[in-house]
Amino acid sequence: MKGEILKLLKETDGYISGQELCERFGVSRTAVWKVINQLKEDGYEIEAVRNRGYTLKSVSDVLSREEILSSISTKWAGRHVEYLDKTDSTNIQARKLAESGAPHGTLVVADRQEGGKGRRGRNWVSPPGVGIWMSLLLRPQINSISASMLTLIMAMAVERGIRETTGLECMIKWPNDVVLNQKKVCGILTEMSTELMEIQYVIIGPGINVGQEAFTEEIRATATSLYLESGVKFRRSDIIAATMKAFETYYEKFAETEDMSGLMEEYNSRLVNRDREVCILSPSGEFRGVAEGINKTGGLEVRLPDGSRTEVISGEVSVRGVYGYV
Ligand code: BT5
Repeated sequence: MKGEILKLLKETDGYISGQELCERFGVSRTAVWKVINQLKEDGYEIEAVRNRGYTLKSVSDVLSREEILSSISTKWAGRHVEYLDKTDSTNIQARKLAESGAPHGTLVVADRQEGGKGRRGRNWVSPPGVGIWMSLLLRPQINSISASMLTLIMAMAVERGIRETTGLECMIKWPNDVVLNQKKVCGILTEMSTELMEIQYVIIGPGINVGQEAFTEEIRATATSLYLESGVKFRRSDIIAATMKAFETYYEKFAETEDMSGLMEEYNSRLVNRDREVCILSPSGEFRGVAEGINKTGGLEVRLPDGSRTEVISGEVSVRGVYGYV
């Protein structure tokens, strides 16, 4: 009921009477009053006026299951939410839920991660109150080879989610980063479970830096947050909701062809590496070339110094700018 009352308050311009809430939920005035008080304790500024009812004055950056559910307006992406104040890694928690049968579209969100994971055993710094640490569980009926494209789709969704809620224009750094002013504002970790090439589930975990005012020495040179680039503190639930909405739209487009053919033009228009000289670090060695954009299977097309072209497939590779991170 708390989530539903919150949603109603958000959707109502002006006041909603206590009587109306009682009737809608079939509960007493005291029960409504208790929920309103809980919401106030959570950080919502709710005004109660005699003979008129309740109104939501301002909403601070509250993160909770109710807040996320009352913001999300998708068909399936993020319709089941597991919220944790603290966890090891949302990817680990999403995997546990997947193993116990959680449905396609389940979203795990944490305020803080104590063992946030990057790729290949690297660490993801995930302090409380300032970031979006989340993992989306999918059960796609696609070939496991196509799964890496889901990372690209999440990067597009994060870029659009940020743009639509904040007006900030990010770029995508292939394959798994979103950058703002040449610095990393989001990293994505995709993990999956397969059986004989068939996907059991995929977990796509983006980490978005929203409100950090500073970063540690180690990552200061390459990391940034939406706050550091704009001076504005944004509400995380708005960004989560817009990202889920965008993800659902892009995913459905992807599912029509099971490749990036309907999305690659938009992806490439947001690709920070495009037409730039890049350094590819792969297990088989290091080489340079000019990144031309992704192809329909999500590989990065690179023109080599001798004029020939090669396709770089995501996975074990890192792409760096020749003079630095981008
Ligand atoms: C990534 O790995 O960029 C994937 C990060 C995914 C994090 C999310 S949070 C929700 C979900 N649950 C998890 O446990 N993980 C996902 P990679 O490309 O390997 O980059 C990792 C590197 O980024 C580190 O080695 C640091 O140099 C740097 N880094 C760590 N924390 C950062 C942060 N908060 N912002 C920017 N850079 C960071």
